[in-house]
Amino acid sequence: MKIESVTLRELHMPLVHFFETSFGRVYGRRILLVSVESEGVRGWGECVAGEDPFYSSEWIETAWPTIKHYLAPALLQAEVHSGRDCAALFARVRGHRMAKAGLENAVWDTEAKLKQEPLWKLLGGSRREIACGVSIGIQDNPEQLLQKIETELAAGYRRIKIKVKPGWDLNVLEKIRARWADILLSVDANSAYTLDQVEHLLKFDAFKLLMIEQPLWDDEIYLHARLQRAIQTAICLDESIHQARDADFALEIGACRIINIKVGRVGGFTEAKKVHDVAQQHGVPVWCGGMLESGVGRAHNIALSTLEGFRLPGDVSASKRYWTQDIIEPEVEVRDDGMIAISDAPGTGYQIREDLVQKFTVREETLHAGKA
Ligand code: OSB
Ligand code: MG
Repeated sequence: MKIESVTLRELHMPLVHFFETSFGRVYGRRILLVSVESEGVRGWGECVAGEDPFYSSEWIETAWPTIKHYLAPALLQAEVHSGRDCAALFARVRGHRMAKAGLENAVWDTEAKLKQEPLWKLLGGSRREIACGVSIGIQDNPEQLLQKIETELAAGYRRIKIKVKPGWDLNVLEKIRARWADILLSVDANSAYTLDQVEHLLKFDAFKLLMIEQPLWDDEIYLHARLQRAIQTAICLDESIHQARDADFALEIGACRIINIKVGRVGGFTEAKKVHDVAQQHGVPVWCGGMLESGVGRAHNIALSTLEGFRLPGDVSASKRYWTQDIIEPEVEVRDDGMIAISDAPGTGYQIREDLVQKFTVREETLHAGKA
């Protein structure tokens, strides 16, 4: 497979509803799409870096030049046989995992299309349907949050996750549990707490949570093990897990009992599969995280979620929760039993709406083999 060109596009897409975490609120997304061309086929990837370097140090303005000046030239000069070859090609560049993932996943997508095989099969998946949960951001007031939870439960979602931070945690959990005593419920702190707050964090145990996601520092694993020894609620790591080695270390020292896998955060499908395999070896469940993706990244998250170890509902939910018009066809739809059916079509089973991609694009650049 010779990659003939790489195209970068930035799209501006307004969100249906703002999304707020412990690090801030966004009203829309700057989506970075990466597509590659090979033998008449175009494969797509999405770089999930944010508008700001808040969730991680990467953001769209680091990802674009990193792909343009380093990753795309490396790919355009090489002969690749599969998406699996990309990680080694990109290894010389340190970090920048979201940038790498955007490009690597576009190559996997191309490979699946060229082989006329579903991407989920190429990745080694087996599930024919996947379970969906929702991630609900911090709202203006608790009533608005309860309203949102009610809507998502009525839509069939199988797990509710709320964002928490000091001042928006135990008080809202009390209201949620008073209304729904038994729903599958989890919280995501995005590193909003420190170990000085252990007494406060122990109070989360009263709410029978499925997990508490990334309570402490984004760059810290060892201190999560200390917290996990003290707290009954299972800790799930998100931000701290960048690669399979991190997952192995975290599980060996007991820093968490669940892992959130985001394909962008770990640098692409190849590393995501490795993190999955490490968790399987430790007998620990994983689930697929989300980064407010457009349909391109969403379709890839669905394919990844078919791997056997994805035993908990992911943050993979319907297109219409985010976008008035998603850029894929069909849009991602969730059945009223909270499941997404997996397509048997080659590639992701979702087509790119090039008309809408064009409509939302604010900048575009194509790099060609030989001129790189
Ligand atoms: O921590 O999982 C997170 C969104 C942006 C950055 C970080 C996170 C999230 C989400 C959203 O929780 C999940 C989704 O795509 O719905
Ligand atoms: Mg998270």
